[in-house]
Order: sequence, then structure tokens, then C-alpha cells
Amino acid sequence: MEKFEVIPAIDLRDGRCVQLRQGKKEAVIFSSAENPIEIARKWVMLGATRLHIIDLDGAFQEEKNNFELIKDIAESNWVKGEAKLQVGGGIRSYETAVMLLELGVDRIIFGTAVLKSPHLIERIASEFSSERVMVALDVRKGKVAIDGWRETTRVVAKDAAKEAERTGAGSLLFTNIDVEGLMKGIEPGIIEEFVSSVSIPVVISGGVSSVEDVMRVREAGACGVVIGSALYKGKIDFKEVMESSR
Ligand code: AMZ
Repeated sequence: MEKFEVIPAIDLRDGRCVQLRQGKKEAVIFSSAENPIEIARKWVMLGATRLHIIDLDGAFQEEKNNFELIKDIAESNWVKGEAKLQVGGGIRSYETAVMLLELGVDRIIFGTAVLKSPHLIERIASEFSSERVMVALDVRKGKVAIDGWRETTRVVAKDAAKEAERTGAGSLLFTNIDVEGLMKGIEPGIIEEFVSSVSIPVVISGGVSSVEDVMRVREAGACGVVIGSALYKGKIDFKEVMESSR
């Protein structure tokens, strides 16, 4: 089995590292005055081997985006060679995808595109490789949400996963929106069922709030876990999770 990764989330909004409750723009539960580059450095220093970077302005399709900041993080000395990056949010065009991949981002994350422009994912997976393409399935009550989680579609997670595999995605990110940002723990049953229904590696996010949650995600067969709010609110100690998941 491949290495299990514990991945800190760096969600960017207007140049700041933030955490939202259940992805709602107006529900900011954490916003750091610290430069996100410093935050990225801190996680890598504490042993992170991968960072999960989301451009929320991109996901919400705002006028602005955080690409310059993402570029600075990708090119910083403490990230290069030390940690891999997975980046998502607003990757809806070929040019944006290529720009990020050429920056050295290890894998780019497509969300909305899996339902709206699957050809884009196919093209990127065939020109680069499946390993560099991750598809995010952001799930609310079993159905896939898109467009910054503002639209819940009728598509069930398992069907979207099949479509993602067909387009050439090499991995999946499964986020349970129903528990995301609440810091009340995961819903293990939903995770176990999803992971066992697909054949490509799955990273889990949403609600992860304790070492036990991390262990259960691992036991479910996922290849990694993304932690956000619980890290920034001090509910989880990153070093402790890293040690216990070794
Ligand atoms: O918090 C949100 N409202 C949110 C979020 N975290 N909306 C989208 N995203 C993330 C998804 C995925 O990783 O989990 O952005 C990515 C998808 O963005 P897009 O623009 O491709 O749908």
C-alpha cells in the first residue's frame, strides 16, 4: 500500500489563509493575518510532505484570484524539494491547468469541470499524466456540489467517481460537506462505502478533528487525509497526528 499522507489545507481568500464553515463565503471561522507563505513553511517544517492549496476566490469565480501567491509558495525554497503541492479552485480552463502544472504543482484538482467540461480533464490527463490529475467530489447528502459548493447537482458521488476515472483522473478527493468546518468529526460509514466503491486512490476531507478520525480514514483504505479547521483552531496537534500515523 502506498504511503498514507496527512495533508494540511491552505484555503486562500483575498490573499489570506482562511477556513470557512461548510464552504460558505460568509461563514469565515478562521482568517490568519500571517502571510500564507509563512503558514506553508510552518507546515513543511513540522513534517508535511504535501500541502492542499485551494483558491477559494477561484472556486467562487470572483474577479480576483490567488495564483501569484500560489506561485510564490510553489517557488519558495522550503517547499521546493520538501513537499508536494495539490492545488484546486477555479481550474476551469486548459491555460490555467497548464500554468499550474508548469509551476511544478504535483497534482491539480478539478471540481466543477468533471461535470461541466470532462474533455478538459481528459486532455490534461493525456498530455501530462493521470498522476497529476485529481478530481474533487464535494458531496452534500450524497450528491455532488459544484461552483464553490453553491449548486448541488443530482449526480451521486459514485457515478461522478466513475466519470472521473473515465476521464483519466489518477486520484479523487472526497469531501463530505455535511460535516466540513464543524470540527465534530467524520462520518466513517460514508467514507468506507465510498472508498470501497472506487478503484483509484482517494484522499478524504471534511470534519477531520482528532487522531482517531485520521486513523479511521486510514483504515477505510484512503491514501490520505486533508485537515483544515481543526488544525487552525488548535483541535488537532499536527506533530501528534504525524507521529501517530507513521
Ligand atoms: O469551500 C468551498 N466553498 C469550496 C471549496 N473548498 N468550493 C470549492 N472548493 C474546492 C473543492 C475542490 O478542491 O473542494 O475547490 C476545488 C474545486 O474547484 P472548482 O473551481 O474546480 O470547482
